[in-house]
Amino acid sequence: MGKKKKNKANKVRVQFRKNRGSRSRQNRISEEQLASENIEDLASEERVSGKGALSRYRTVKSVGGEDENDLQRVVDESVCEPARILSTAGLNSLARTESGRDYECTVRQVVRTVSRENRNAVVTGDHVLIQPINEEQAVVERVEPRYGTLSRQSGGREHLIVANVDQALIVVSADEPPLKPNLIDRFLVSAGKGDVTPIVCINKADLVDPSDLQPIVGLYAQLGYRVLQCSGAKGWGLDVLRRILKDKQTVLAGQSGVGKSTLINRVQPDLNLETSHISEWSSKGRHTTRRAVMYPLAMGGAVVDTPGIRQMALWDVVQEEVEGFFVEFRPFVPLCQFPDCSHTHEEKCGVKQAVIAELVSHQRYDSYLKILSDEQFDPEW
Ligand SMILES: Nc1nc2c(ncn2[C@@H]2O[C@H](COP(=O)(O)OP(=O)(O)OP(=O)(O)O)[C@@H](O)[C@H]2O)c(=O)[nH]1
Ligand SMILES: [Mg+2]
Ligand SMILES: [Zn+2]
Repeated sequence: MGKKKKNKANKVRVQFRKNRGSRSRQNRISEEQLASENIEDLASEERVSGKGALSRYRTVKSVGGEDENDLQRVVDESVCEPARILSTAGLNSLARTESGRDYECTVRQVVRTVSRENRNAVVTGDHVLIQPINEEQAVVERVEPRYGTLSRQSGGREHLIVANVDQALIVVSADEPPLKPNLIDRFLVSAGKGDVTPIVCINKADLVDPSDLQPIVGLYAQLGYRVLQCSGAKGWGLDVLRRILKDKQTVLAGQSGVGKSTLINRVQPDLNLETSHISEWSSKGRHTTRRAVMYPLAMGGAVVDTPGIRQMALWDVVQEEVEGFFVEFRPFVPLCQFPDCSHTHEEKCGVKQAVIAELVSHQRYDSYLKILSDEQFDPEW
């Protein structure tokens, strides 16, 4: 696992900052939230109270800066155990201690306050300190600083999908649902922002002629990304997939119905994850996997299965930052007339000229524009 600690606090964001939308939206439940993994959030309630026993260390001392990742509570570590969050449902979560014991947890109110964003108070993959109340229940007392995160924007706020992973397997399908390169590009930016190594995984290779995939495989491989072609149905590419997953912490992310759970089942059949019986990708709003769950792998490492997403809006997009994740733009940026060229409307733009000369892919440039203009990915199947 990488040990890098992110410090986002001092980032200066000057232009193209998106999602300045009104705060009032945050309290409303968007359609998207209802349709996706947050259903459980709405239904959940706190069941473990754990009051009393913990009141002896009421004082909350925080160190660090503004950023929620830097806020560290000082807690009585002698009564706590380190654990990993395997899944969350609203403010409840399932944590596994280092000795392999599972606890149903609630989150100490003050942890939620400190994190400012209740929905992100505790996320799948978090390293936490918990205080057991009994054999089965515990309270999350502290969330350790996060690294390797994957997040997106949901309902005008950052929605952290997972924390503390090394790599993200961006799963798309060759067909059913049709392959959307735009979505790959969004995930690549999201992974880059979260300091997670992206791997492009094209599943359902059995549904198309192998030569059909060559242009897209070539494009991403040329950009320096690892690209894997596989078929969960036929069992193709699984040896490579196993090698990629072994001893690593990996999140599988992508649209609903692309075969994420199917692939995990192939890697470790005893997990027996629920997958859709038929190709349900065409019926909007269906998600077989309902929440992000971490599964330790018998061969070493762990995977996080996530619910398919219908929209991949990026959180906190800044133009200069996005440009940085389009690595192929780099040689042409010095050719732009203005040093702060956004490569959108400017006349003398090296990047745009490179697109015209086909030195940069039209499709990638199109993704870049869409990300900047905040155009949501909304597959019309
Ligand atoms: N033809 C073909 N079908 C596949 C392949 N992999 C998965 N499927 C089918 O695709 C459908 C969706 O698979 P899932 O594994 O449930 O997809 P998912 O990505 O986990 O979907 P969500 O949990 O909704 O996000 C199922 O009917 C699978 O049998 C493949 O390689 N080829
Ligand atoms: Mg699934
Ligand atoms: Zn330019």
